[in-house]
Amino acid sequence: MTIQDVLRQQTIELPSWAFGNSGTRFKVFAQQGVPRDPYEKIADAAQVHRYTGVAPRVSLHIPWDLVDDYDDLARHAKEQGVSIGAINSNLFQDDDYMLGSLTHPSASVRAKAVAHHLQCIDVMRATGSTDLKLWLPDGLNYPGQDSLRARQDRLADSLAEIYAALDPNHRLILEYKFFEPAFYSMDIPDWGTSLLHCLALGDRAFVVLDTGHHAPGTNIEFIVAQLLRAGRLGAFDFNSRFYADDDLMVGSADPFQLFRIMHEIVQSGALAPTSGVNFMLDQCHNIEPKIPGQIRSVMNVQEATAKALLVDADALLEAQTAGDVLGANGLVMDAFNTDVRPLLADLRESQGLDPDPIGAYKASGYAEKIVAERVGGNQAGWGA
Ligand code: LRH
Ligand code: MN
Ligand code: MN
Repeated sequence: MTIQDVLRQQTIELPSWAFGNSGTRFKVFAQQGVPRDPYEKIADAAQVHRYTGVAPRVSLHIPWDLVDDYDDLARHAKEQGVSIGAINSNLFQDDDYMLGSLTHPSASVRAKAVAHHLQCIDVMRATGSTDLKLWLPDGLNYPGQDSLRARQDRLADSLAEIYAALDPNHRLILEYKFFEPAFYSMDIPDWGTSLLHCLALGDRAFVVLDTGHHAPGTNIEFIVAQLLRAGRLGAFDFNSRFYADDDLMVGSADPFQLFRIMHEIVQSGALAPTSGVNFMLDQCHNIEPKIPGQIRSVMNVQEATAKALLVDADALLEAQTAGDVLGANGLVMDAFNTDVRPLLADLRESQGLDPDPIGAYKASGYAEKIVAERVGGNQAGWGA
């Protein structure tokens, strides 16, 4: 297979919440023309697919994307040329969860959090989604506030209940985050904790790696390699960060890190559609326009992937085996320093797409149309 063939197969999943208004805890800037409901979020995501050709799925977040009829929403997605991807549960915006959700000391709060996932599984059935994605805000702010160990036991029990409710074609994908909203100790702070719970659950439980969820300086590609070895890398939440969970456009803060991640993916053969790795974005576009922000992000992932595919694997193995430190590093750097934009432009043209997706989107008039049509767009993500 040529590099182009591999790139043609790669798909990137878009988050519905990237299209709604978002901000920091200081201010949400309302943009004109943002979607007023999940139908319009899907329509906007379909624009990203239309101009990139590689973003055919949209993740939903429940209850941000609450609708009466999910069969109808799935039909709408299909009409727009996309499908529904992962269903994200939400355990972080309910007063009952102040001291935890799946780990809460009270059995009735835990039962409520488990029941929310049963609702999400129903959404999966209606929409044809196969991934139930959990991220837990649970944790402690103060030593002694609760038992670290008992919370792990409660978490294991709650997760087992949810896992048992899945259909055979469903996967549970479990995200970790080292801090925020809890500051002393998160209940799933790292990939090791997520992996231990996945291993206990069964072979349809996988780890989600959000690139913004590590301590500064963490070697993320090492985690990627380790999870791939264990066969438990279920998905990425791609974004960029300078400081914490910044949720900036992937590849904007540190394109070299993204390339190193994709190098591990390529080396392990995990680009194949059958690898089980779902390449998702988890981003907010607080100050830039959202649809072009998503297009740019998809292009950044494609560029990092193309560069990773350019690494001469045979020569690299030879240099590594010979202990040729500079030679091996040179091969990787040569690939990273190659301008792959002409290659990707050719690829797009071969697929009948415009070589310049952002330019084509801008010329389409869609942005002006939604500003005129949509008045009073929602804060469709944070704070909704
Ligand atoms: C938590 C997180 C998680 C949520 C999303 C909105 O920080 O990364 O994936 O679902 O943000
Ligand atoms: Mn995430
Ligand atoms: Mn996050």
